[in-house]
Amino acid sequence: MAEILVTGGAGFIGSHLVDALLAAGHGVCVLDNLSMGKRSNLPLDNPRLRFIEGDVADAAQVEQAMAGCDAVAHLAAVASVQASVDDPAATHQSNFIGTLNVCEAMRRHGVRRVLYASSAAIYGNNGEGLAIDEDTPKAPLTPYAVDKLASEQYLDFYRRQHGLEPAVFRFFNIFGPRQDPSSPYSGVISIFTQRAQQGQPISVFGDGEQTRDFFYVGDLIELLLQGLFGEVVEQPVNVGWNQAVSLKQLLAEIGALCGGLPPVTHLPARAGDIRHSRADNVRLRAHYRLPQQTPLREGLRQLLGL
Ligand code: NAD
Ligand code: UD2
Repeated sequence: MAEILVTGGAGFIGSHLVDALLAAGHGVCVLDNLSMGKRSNLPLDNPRLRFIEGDVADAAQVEQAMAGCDAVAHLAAVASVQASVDDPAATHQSNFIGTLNVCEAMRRHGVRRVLYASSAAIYGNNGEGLAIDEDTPKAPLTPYAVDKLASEQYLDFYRRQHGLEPAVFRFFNIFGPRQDPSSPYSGVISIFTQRAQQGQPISVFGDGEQTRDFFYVGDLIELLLQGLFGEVVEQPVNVGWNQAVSLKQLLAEIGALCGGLPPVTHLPARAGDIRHSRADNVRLRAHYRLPQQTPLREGLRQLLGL
């Protein structure tokens, strides 16, 4: 059994990974500053879980967390794109310096395998409307995307120079339980389901015909475990199903599960909003065993606690 450091392990995706690692018998160290994550997302009474409330931007804390670990899942980041636009200097500390600190601590401790949570945001509007493959020219349009792309490139430098084994995943739209709906820039599914359950009005930005490639968090975790323990895959891989679901279809599914919808208002489309985002997943299928897809309705059912 291995000891895995999960940065950002108290957050949405990280806490599901922690649960899966513990269930498989591994030991886990979580480093999270609780800026978005919650203690209640973690099984703190599990003796194989070590929780450090700390910051990836603090090299000494990363160093301390790395001690005794065999591999790293580096998920800690300020996940809100808007926060990076509002305060690039602050988010750069978490989203880029954090990655560098993880790489340096790994080098010093002789840890090689690192899973990295990158984002479709690095493609910007390039490939819009097509299935976006990994070779699509990069167009990071926000500090968040710049830091994700730079982190990928640093990980590749450490791979070439110091023998690190990065498994880089470019997530498209992940959804599921524990995704925080509290900001207007939170994932659309977390917002719509919460509002439907609370009977509060739903705002659709634009005509609702825009599409996304939604991926259930439970399916993602199966891939992340392969990234941590499977064969080395040197190239970054997109994580999506190559399936387009419109917001209108999404609302119909939520309405069917909730026995109706609260009032739905259409507001102007968000500036810079991508109309259609869909992942080409040829590389993912070539290198990873894809889980059986959790259908959107089943994922929504889990999220709604039905
Ligand atoms: P999240 O906000 O729930 O998780 C991020 C976690 O990192 C939180 O627990 C937060 O407290 C922690 N954190 C933030 N800054 C930190 C710091 N400086 N030091 C220590 N901990 C810190 O978001 P999530 O959706 O679970 O995202 C996980 C990762 O996946 C992030 O790197 C995010 O950028 C990436 N990602 C997510 C999506 C998605 O659809 N959810 C899409 C693309 C990429
Ligand atoms: C996702 C990521 C973002 C970045 C981007 C790159 C999330 C939460 N965001 O943004 O971090 O990686 O992809 O392409 O994963 N919408 C509404 N009403 C609402 C909220 C959203 O209509 O209340 C619309 C929104 O305008 C967009 C769609 O829903 O058209 C999806 O929005 P999102 O914020 O969930 O995700 P996205 O793809 O814009």
